[in-house]
Amino acid sequence: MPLGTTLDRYILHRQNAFAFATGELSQLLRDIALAGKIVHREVNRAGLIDLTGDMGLQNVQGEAQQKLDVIADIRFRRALTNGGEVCALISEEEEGIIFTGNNKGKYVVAIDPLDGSSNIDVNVSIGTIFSIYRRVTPVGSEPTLDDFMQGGHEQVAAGYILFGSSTMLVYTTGHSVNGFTYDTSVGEFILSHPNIKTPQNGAIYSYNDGNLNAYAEPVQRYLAACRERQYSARYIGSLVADFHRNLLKGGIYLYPPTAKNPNGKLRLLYECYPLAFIAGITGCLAVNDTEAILNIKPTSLHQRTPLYIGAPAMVEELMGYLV
Ligand code: AHM
Ligand code: MG
Repeated sequence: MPLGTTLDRYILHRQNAFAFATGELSQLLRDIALAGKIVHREVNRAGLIDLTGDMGLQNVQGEAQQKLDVIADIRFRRALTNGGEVCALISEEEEGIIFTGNNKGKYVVAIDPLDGSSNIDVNVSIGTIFSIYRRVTPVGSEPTLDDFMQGGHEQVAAGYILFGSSTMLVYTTGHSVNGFTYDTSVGEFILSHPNIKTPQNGAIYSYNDGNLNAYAEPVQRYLAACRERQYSARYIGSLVADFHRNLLKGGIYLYPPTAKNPNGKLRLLYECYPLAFIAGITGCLAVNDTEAILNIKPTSLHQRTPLYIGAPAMVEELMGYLV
């Protein structure tokens, strides 16, 4: 599809490429995009929320003003419930499974509605991360934990929305990874980054230096080698933004384990799996200390894992240090 194609047209084109496609996944992706546009609006007026708060701490719908991550959670939940294709979702913002009531829906979604909590209130890039599975429980029945515990290889689609200097939706249904930039003047996501591939090698490394002394010695030695070569250190502290930059430019992102947090910080189901799914298709590698992220067996909704993700040559070199 040519550059400048709208997301809706692109989704339709992909759907038509498959004789048996029913359009349900297409509708789900459109629902996510719609919620993304609404969250874009909320993110962009975030600095003004306190001003409108003067009018009684309520918005036009009469809802109390809330923090952006809660607003994003509500928006995505609403869009996925109203769309009808999703029978249940899990969110970083909620402990348990969220049932939409659409037991006829064939899909479940794992989502971090607004990731990068330390950046949300200070006007720095943040993002949404999502992962989609076809349910394994019978259509019409109540969804269960099994629908979410399928493992990373079973994702049928995954993506992220980066609220950065522009807003961008990047997603895949398993064939290619494509990026759509939001054009606010027409209210559409426009194909701007078709078939994204990452460089084989890179010279950017991204990690929280404040934790350096708590990392295992091999990770410290790898990072020392990066510094020795005068690679660029870049760390926003928003996974989506750090991953996206490294994906396009070539780099590695690390969130290693520490003695205090032996599983690191990041969540497997709605942070690491979706980015690892995208990573694989773009040529990146995504691993923890012992295995590929997509091979990790899920055991609980909010489980954590260390994450090393980025240009294949860089991740392979790090793995050489870890063995
Ligand atoms: P969050 O889900 O609470 O927002 O935390 C996830 C974020 C990632 O976006 C980011 O890469 C990481 O936490 C930063 O953590 P730290 O501040 O420990 O470096
Ligand atoms: Mg998060």
